[in-house]
Amino acid sequence: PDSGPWWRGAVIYQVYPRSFADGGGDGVGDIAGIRSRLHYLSELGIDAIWFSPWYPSPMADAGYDVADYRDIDPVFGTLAEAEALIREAHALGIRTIVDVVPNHCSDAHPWFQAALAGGPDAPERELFWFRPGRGPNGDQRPTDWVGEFGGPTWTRTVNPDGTPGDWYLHLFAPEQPDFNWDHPRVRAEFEDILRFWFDRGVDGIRIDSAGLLVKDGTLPETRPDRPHPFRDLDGVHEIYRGWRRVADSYPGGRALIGEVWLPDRQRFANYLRPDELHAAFNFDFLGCAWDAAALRESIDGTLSAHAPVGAPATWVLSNHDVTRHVTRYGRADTRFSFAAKREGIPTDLELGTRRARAAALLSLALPGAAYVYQGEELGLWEVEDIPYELRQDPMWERSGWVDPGRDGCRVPLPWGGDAPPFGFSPDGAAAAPWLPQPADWKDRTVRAQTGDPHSMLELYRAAIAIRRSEAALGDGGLTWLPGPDQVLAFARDPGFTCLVNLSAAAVPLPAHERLLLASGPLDDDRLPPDTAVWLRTR
Ligand code: TEU
Repeated sequence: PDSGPWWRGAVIYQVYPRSFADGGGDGVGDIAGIRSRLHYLSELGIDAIWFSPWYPSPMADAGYDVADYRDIDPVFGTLAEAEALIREAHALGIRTIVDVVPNHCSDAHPWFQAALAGGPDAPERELFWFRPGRGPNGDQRPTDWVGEFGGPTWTRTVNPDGTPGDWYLHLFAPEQPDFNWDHPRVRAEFEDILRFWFDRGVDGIRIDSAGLLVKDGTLPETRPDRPHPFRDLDGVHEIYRGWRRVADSYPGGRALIGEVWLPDRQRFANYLRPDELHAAFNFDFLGCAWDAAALRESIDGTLSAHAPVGAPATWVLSNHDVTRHVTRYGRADTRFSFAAKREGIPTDLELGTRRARAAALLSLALPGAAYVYQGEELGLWEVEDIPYELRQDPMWERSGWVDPGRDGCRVPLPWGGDAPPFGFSPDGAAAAPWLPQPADWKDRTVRAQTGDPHSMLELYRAAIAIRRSEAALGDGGLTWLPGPDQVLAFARDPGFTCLVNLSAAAVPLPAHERLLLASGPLDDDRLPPDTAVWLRTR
């Protein structure tokens, strides 16, 4: 149904290019692989694809360390191939979203290289946060801030003459120096980068770490008014008002989607004011326990924060940064942090899969846009036994938390066959997939699931197909229906009901309603635990 701008009710699929499909046979996913699998995404029925970074990068943080915002890393292909991919997606009716990383670049970015090479007086230093150290020899960090991966946020430079120099700020890894967004050249550069990709036909951008760009230049250790001197400062909104003007200057507009990790829903909604971003990821929902009261609170809190600014809500269950939800929901502790892993809390994958199926029907029935992270439609779980010597995510080694990091949700997709690489790479590929795939994914390949009515893949296909044809789904509002405790029941107009049973017992299904889709087998006219249904009431 056509209800306003496409992004308000879209199903958006996140492609993590390293792990989607490998066309070249080097064990790393690439654009050729994505192009060869576009028909799969078209059959899945999604509206848009968001591509995680594919730019030239030393890959210190899997491409979230960008050395050139206007090109493609050779490991993924060429700019011409990216343009062809965008055209081919459009020909299938699929929109495209690229990932823009404005908080920081790679230490290999030419501006940062010039800042280092030019010494203390290099004008490029103004584009970053270079500061002298504290203490008589300047050998203490300018602040004691703790970074997003844990660990210090400052690294000391060496002057061209070999003497110890100033320090630079990096909220993430040392290979990711933070830009100084107070500098007009940084602002102009990014508006130009936006135009570069919009001119190539992309329909939107995903904005990495969108709340972190502006820093308190007085470098206090803490701020009484804000959670942190680099988190969610008011000045960030002016940047997005400028970006909105750029997006709106294109016919039909282009979508700005922010990655805003912010527990305060009111502050979160500020990013979604009518002259700022169109949407932002709902990590509140992602972080929610498998509990009806908690989910309902999250859904209500989300919808009521979005309503005053008129922005659509989004529903996210997984992404490339968090433990896959089949695994999270299979635990007594559903936290997406890695604490559960460290503490060795046992996982019941069968339970997690059942709940993930119900969660799919829940998230696809809620008002707004739904995100699907590649592999969630296959029911993939977090791979937790990757040997440490094969792990690539910088988070685990730098955190000082002995954290296994985020590799477990980034394992290459299984497409078909009985053994790794499961069709991820072409036959006879020179290298194995960049992370090892579990042997027991043979039942979760695309080929194994296609045509199996009980598979996760066919559930997603069916749900997305219904969503496309149902005027009630996508953008809009919901009405809660009375029901037993631990059952989520809501209606979408016209005549659509979603029920999710989070209790330990089966509950009666309403009579006189037509079953559209169930996430699992029903118990006669009762809805079993950890099961969801979609019903049509008229
Ligand atoms: O993540 C931003 C972010 O806030 C992460 O630190 C997040 O808190 C963490 O990964 C949760 O486990 C974005 C990208 O999504 C992530 O992949 C990058 O590493 C990060 O920015 C730096 O660009």
